[in-house]
Amino acid sequence: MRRNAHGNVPLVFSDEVADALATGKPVVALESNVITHGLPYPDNAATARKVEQAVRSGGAVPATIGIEGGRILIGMTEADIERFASTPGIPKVSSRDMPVILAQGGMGATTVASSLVAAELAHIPFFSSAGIGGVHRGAERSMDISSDLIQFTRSKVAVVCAGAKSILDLNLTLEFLETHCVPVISYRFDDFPAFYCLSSGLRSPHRMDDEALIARAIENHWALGNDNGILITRPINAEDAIDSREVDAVISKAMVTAEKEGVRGNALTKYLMRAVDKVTEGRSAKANMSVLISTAELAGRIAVAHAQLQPRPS
Ligand code: PSU
Ligand code: MN
Repeated sequence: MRRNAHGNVPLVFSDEVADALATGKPVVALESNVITHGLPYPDNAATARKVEQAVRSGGAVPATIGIEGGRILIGMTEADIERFASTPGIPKVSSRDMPVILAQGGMGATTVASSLVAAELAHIPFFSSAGIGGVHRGAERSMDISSDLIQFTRSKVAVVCAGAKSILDLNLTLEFLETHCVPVISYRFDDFPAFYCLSSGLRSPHRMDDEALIARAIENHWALGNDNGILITRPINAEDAIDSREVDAVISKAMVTAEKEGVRGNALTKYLMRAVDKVTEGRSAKANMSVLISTAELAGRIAVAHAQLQPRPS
């Protein structure tokens, strides 16, 4: 077991990830909340393996993050994935929950935010998740803004995703990222995507079509002295996309019932996602798998392009 240099939070590296980091191979970190709170067992274990495989097909090594026994797992073995997927009641752990769950010694499923904390401690500059958290609709009253966004302003990690679900206010989410100097680049697409919908209806601040150039932009961001994140989005494959009008109608209704039922705080994201899944049935399951895989695969390719960057001529 290796410990990070500037603290005593123990990081436990899988052999594969330890070897990749020691030999300079590209690594992509992945969250585990999607395993424990996304799908029922055993579909969740199969999905986690497929997402890891997608990172590999992009040419990088996957490092699924989790918390167990007071330690942070950096890279899961097959047995780890199986345990996280099949153990009921593993709590969702975001950045603010990490110190407590580590002290208590139980298992914890990391969100985007807490996975970024772990990735940075482990010196992994790439992370992939299909959907990030953001500013919730009605946040002007509820103040519900995902810690994922706050963590982008703190962790020097590039995040590849399919944007965020339109359960959120995507306009305010983009505003937040602009205010906090987090670059957003859309890969081979003009708009900011909305997870299982191709477009959020909002233009992305930037579009880039080439992995090597994206890798250069990431490096430039950090060379300019920024020590925060950078977001790269890839829309769902068109054939798996769901119509945004259909999704919007379901969300509007679910927002009303959530308020009536008193669903709030960190339970709201899952509640709204379930509502959409129920109405769109098999299609959202297919769309989910599609974005999980396409974002992980692109993250792998960009991590490879980043590892191959030539030093800048001086
Ligand atoms: N959005 C999705 N799928 C998810 C999540 C968000 O489309 O699984 C999960 C991720 O783990 C994300 C977290 O980091 O929800 C954000 O939760 P909250 O909004 O409570 O910060
Ligand atoms: Mn929240």
